[in-house]
Amino acid sequence: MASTGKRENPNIGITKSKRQKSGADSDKIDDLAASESVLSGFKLKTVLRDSAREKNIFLHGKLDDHEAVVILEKTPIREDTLSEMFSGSRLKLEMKNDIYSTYQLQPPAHLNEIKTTVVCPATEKHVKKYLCQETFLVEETGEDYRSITLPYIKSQSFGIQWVYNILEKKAEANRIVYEDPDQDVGFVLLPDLKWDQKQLDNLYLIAIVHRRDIKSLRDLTAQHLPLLRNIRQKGEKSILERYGVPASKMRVYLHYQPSYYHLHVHFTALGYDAPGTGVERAHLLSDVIQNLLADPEYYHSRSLSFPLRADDSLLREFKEAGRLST
Ligand code: DD3
Repeated sequence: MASTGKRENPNIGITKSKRQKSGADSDKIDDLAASESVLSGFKLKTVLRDSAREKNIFLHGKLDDHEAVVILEKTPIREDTLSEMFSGSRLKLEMKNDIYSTYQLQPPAHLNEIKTTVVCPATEKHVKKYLCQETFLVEETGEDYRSITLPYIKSQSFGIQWVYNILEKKAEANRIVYEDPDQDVGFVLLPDLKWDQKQLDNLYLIAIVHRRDIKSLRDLTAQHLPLLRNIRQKGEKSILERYGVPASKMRVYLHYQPSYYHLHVHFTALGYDAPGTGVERAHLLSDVIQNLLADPEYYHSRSLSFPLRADDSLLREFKEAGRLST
């Protein structure tokens, strides 16, 4: 069960005290104190999705008059907490039969945390994102991109203020793992929201580029090779230095379509079946680099396939343009 990486790095070096000290300024600490009771006012409307296997639940409701999405997730049990778990827990016997017995173990509060993500105020898009929906594969030509997808992207105001907050150190500054400040080839590398950083098994970081003029894979040309090589080289180097995970244990890729239109690259643990790693959405960075080397206009001219949800308005656009076989 435990990977070797886990044994070699029982504690991945991000302890609570270190996290609190590292550069958090005083108004962020106030934010944290004020956040302690935010969920007491949550009024549940519907369960959007839940999974017994993934041990998570996605909720839609209201948080003081605003629409909100709340995601609760039980996190994996860490090997380095076991001795404390066994010595410091209450144990209630449930059943005993011959050599078999089951218990309810009540661990100390700090070993019993639930990762909680709140989106508030949430848009209809946020709510829809977590509803289980049928998907359809679209094959988008370069021409489709220019006549259907690009106008659609421009007409939608996808909120990416959170991306600019990261680049301008207005949020998550203390979580940055590496930064190359160059305005042309630079980027910020930090843990993705989905990763709680408590174990390397589900390592997930994102590199967000400083340039603000590249929406997605579609905008890339050979001109961007220095940027892409820089992200691969320095991203892999800093993840090795910080977490001890070598390049051979990571998949480095871009999504098409991305969930936000500001160029970013995903770094996930190879052994982790992260969402969005299927061939219908993930494009390995090393393939992207080689494709651009072979053809500088590769991503302007080639067809790219991707799945769209039944309720996605971009799917409707493709249908109306007669670009979809139902
Ligand atoms: C997002 C895609 C976006 C809901 C959720 C996540 N990594 C983020 C804000 C800050 C972040 C991310 C949109 C939003 Cl749960 C709607 O992701 C983020 N910070 N992926 C980091 N580090």
